[in-house]
Amino acid sequence: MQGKIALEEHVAIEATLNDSKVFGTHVWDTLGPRLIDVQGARLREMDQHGIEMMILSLNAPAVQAIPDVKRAVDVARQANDAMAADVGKHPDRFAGFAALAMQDPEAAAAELTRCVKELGFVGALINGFSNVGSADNVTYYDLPQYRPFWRTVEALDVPFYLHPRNPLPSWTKFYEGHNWMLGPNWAFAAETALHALRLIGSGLFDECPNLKIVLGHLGEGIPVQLWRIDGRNGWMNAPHNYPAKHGVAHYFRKHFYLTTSGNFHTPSLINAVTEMGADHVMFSVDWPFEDVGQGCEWFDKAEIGEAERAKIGRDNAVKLFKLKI
Ligand code: GRE
Ligand code: ZN
Repeated sequence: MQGKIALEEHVAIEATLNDSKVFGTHVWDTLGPRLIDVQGARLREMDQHGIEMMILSLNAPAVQAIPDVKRAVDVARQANDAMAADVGKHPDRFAGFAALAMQDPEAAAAELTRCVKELGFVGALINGFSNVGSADNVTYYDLPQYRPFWRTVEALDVPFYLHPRNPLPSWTKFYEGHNWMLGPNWAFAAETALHALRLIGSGLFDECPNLKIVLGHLGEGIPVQLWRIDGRNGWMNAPHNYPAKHGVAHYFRKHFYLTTSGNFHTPSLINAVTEMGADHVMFSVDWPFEDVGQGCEWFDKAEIGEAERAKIGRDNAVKLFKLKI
């Protein structure tokens, strides 16, 4: 398919590049340069495989893992300015997601506003919880101090991409001795799904009925659990005891959009479309951690209808991010 749009596609600046190294030390001589590159190999591979546009975002965990609030604010701003310069060279091929220092909700709202209104960014991509004040702090965004931030996101009418990061070792004794489960194999999805469910249960979407959240990796495992999460046990039928007004599936189908980043598996795609509807699923690769050729060849031939392919590959993203292409 020509004209695809991909939206979990990462870049790095000098201050954040090394955050990705632990995930690919054995291939760092190619992975590192591919994270930094925007206008070279990236554009060539996009051309080769029918990707018209990438929405760029910073690598992980980057800003979220900087405990010093002032430094986090500075690095976010630096990254956004660098991204705006790159997007400006090819505005027909690239758009931007803001990096935000969620350590300071007010500064994050102000930076998102600047990015959308002055730099033309189309949303934010945030790498999970933030370390506020100390490297051992874990702060999730369902907490009350984030409500004004979420109201700003809603007022700007831009989607918020909740991207994975690893849980902290001090919080996750249960992975001890089983490090293979960390990162993209398992822990990224478990951590991100937990955060998404916290947002849902907190009643955030009752307060912000037009909020739109994007999850990668075909929904971080939530779609296959959706029935069970609300079903509980048939005999006991205990209702959710949480502030939100409705069941989890209600909010998930209404407020969440899923991408195919790093999950090029047709049965999982079909399940995601069945649960969410074809309007809530979008193509993505996960540059540079995944291969553009592999992702595109899989998606272009996946056994779905052509009307669905057009929506998932392009049209949903054009509409959701109001892209001018
Ligand atoms: C990602 O951004 O999704 C990612 C990483 C590191 C390793 C694998 C991966 O940041 O998918
Ligand atoms: Zn990613």
